[in-house]
Amino acid sequence: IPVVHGERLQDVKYEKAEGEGIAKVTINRPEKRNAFRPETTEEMMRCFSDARDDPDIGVVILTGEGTQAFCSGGDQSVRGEGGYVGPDKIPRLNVLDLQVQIRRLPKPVIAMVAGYAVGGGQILQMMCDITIAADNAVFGQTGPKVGSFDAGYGSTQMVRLVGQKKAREIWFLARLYNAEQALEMGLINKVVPLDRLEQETLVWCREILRNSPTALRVLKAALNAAEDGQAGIQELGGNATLLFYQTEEGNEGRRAYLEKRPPDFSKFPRFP
Ligand code: 1HA
Repeated sequence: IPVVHGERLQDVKYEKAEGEGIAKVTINRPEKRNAFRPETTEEMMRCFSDARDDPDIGVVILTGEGTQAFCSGGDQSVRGEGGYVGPDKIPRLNVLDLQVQIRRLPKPVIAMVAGYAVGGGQILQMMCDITIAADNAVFGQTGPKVGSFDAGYGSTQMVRLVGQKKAREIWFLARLYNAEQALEMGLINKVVPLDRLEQETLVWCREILRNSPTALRVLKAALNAAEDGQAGIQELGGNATLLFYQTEEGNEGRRAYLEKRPPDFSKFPRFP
């Protein structure tokens, strides 16, 4: 039984490749085409939180169990008025919190897609930094058919990836697209035969893991920044603080405060 922070996981599998720097979050509801219910997204958030905190992890893979689906979006059988309902009976749209968490995770997140990535599942794929798809992958939105829509990142991020015309087509017609079409429109990064999906994803992970974690971290924040407004600047700005805390100059201020003396910043250069 997979465990995160001592708690059992029911809807999700969480694995770490020992010594590799890779964590894998797998939505494990294949009988429902990996549709998510509130418990699923809550468990996924616990896994991503663990991957974020673990200094040995440098890349996270998000995938779905089996070869038929990455994720088919919200579980329509537990949809109530106001959201998706779990054991606590509270209607939730907590996948939106998961979207933000993936966006803000200071490590690359790679979607590994076999089969359907539709509805909220396709949005999750878009939130990931990179998407590797199998040749059986199918992408699209069903919201307008089943009475739903994602007017947040599900719309704004789609526009950025595929452009205005295509985004309107995807949402207004609710058609499904194959992997080649998804690649051509900029939704994904690479298509490979199904039996090479994991292998190819690991190649991308290992190539990323060879690079500077700080460079990757600041770049992710930078690529988010303009699109995410004040929240994006906050993310980028947090990296400046993180780096400043590692300098002599930053530490002179802290030391002076604790030693109850005025800080001496005179020896630090004023760069042009
Ligand atoms: O838009 C949002 C949100 C917006 C804002 C804030 C939060 C949001 C949260 C969620 C969402 C959404 O995701 S809305 C969109 C919800 N998803 C869908 O409408 C997709 C529904 N599923 C399908 O269209 C198809 O199942 C499929 C294209 C993914 C696969 O088709 P396939 O291979 O023919 O399989 P199928 O027989 O349809 O499905 C297998 C089983 O899985 C079926 O159950 P069974 O009849 O065997 O008992 C099917 O009902 C179940 N299943 C599949 N997807 C879902 C599902 N059950 C519940 N919810 C699903 N999403």
